[in-house]
Amino acid sequence: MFVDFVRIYVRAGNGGSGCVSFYRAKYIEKGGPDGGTGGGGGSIILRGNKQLRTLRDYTYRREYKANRGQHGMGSNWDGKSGEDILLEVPLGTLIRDADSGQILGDITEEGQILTVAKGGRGGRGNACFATSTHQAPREWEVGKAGEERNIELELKIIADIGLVGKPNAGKSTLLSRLTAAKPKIADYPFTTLEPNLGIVTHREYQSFVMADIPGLIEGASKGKGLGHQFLRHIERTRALVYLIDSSDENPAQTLKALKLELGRFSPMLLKKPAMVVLTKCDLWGDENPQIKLRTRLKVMPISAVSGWQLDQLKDRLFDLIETAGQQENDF
Ligand SMILES: Nc1nc2c(ncn2[C@@H]2O[C@H](COP(=O)(O)OP(=O)(O)OP(=O)(O)O)[C@@H](O)[C@H]2O)c(=O)[nH]1
Ligand SMILES: [Mg+2]
Repeated sequence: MFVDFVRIYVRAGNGGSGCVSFYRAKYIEKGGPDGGTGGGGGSIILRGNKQLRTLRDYTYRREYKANRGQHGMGSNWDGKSGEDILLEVPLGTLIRDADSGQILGDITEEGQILTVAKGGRGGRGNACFATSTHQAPREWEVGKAGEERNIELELKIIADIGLVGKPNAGKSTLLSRLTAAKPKIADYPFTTLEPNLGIVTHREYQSFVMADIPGLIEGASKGKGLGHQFLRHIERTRALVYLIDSSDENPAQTLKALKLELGRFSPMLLKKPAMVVLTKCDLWGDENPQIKLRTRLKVMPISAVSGWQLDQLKDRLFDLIETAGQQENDF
């Protein structure tokens, strides 16, 4: 997995202190206590933002300090609170306390928030201490200190496209042709044991991340092959590609089996935008691949080895991600 990693220092604001004051006016000898409470210190809060793709911003600035709360004042004026600082992070960010190593949380959703340093509470002013038997209190509290800590942010990059296919279908080969990734490739099943990621650059300035996962076989949900737990790696991708070997004896059956296993793992996977890619078409020589698939998904023939139609495939994949983006915005 690609990780993007930064360490930053965050300090919340201290609370303002409470105030000791008594009401004073002409003809009123002993006004009651009217010292206000201090404002709370600002907190440092992380918030998930799906537009962000890296933690790069945090390599430029490494310290974040929120303002303190204002002290309480006479006439029962409470101090103003210090403003919170909101730090936007990409989805898939794991947050740890850098000193203890303790995991503080995991941001996976748009708008999800996590307070990493809580502002100090404001101290109470003397007005708060008045009772019927204690009418001129001189007690007040100091504002509490804001929290401070070093934290580590680790981004587990979520792929845009997940490649799903039987063992030996050619998933890793395709990844190696479209990206700079160098996954292990071999002509035996279950070569890939851990997901590989690569960045596909598209038309110079656009890019997206593709994940190659282990091969999936019928019965995986019952533990056949490598099982299906690794499918969690594509749970958060935006779109899927069913990669099928064009020399497969029964491509229609293969597609059905792949979908069945995906659905058994999580029906949500079947709702993602998807397309079918038939690979190894170079094996057909000059012949056009004759493959019938009854599916509503778009089907595209390619050859990862000869490079046939790979540029067109990138275009299609890019469209697929765009569709996924629109779907996400509809929610
Ligand atoms: N002729 C031809 N062979 C291919 C093509 N793509 C992949 N292969 C071959 O198919 C075999 C399997 O390729 P991999 O990329 O390792 O397949 P995989 O889907 O990643 O397999 P697992 O990791 O085991 O699930 C290798 O021998 C590749 O050289 C292609 O487009 N044309
Ligand atoms: Mg592989």
